[in-house]
Amino acid sequence: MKKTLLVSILLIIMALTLAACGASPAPESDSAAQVKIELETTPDPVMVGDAELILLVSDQDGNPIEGASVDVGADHTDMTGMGMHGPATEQGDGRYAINANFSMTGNWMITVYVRQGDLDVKQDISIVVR
Ligand SMILES: [Cu+2]
Repeated sequence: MKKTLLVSILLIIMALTLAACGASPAPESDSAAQVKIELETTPDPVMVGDAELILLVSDQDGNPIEGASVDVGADHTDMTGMGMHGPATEQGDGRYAINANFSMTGNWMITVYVRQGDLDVKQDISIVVR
């Protein structure tokens, strides 16, 4: 009885280990893993009308990436061909800001491009405009 329980526990541990291995992310070949992009908005959540999008760009150690070229696109994913894009203005300390005018409520995809030297990263962030 006791031995059966021990075997069961071992099997469960093995299963967990295998699951953990399977879930671990594949090594990234591009530079996306080296960059963290966070989006802050004013207002939060974004409402129809004017909004400020602030991108917080940092490296894998959490240090701000300064002097990058940051371009931002916004697409109304509920519709085709409704979007806007432009360059964000660097504010220092890894902050890049851009003003946008959201004309409709619904799901919008914010696409952020960060380029600096060899670094060329694109990230999609979905938001809901209320
Ligand atoms: Cu629309």
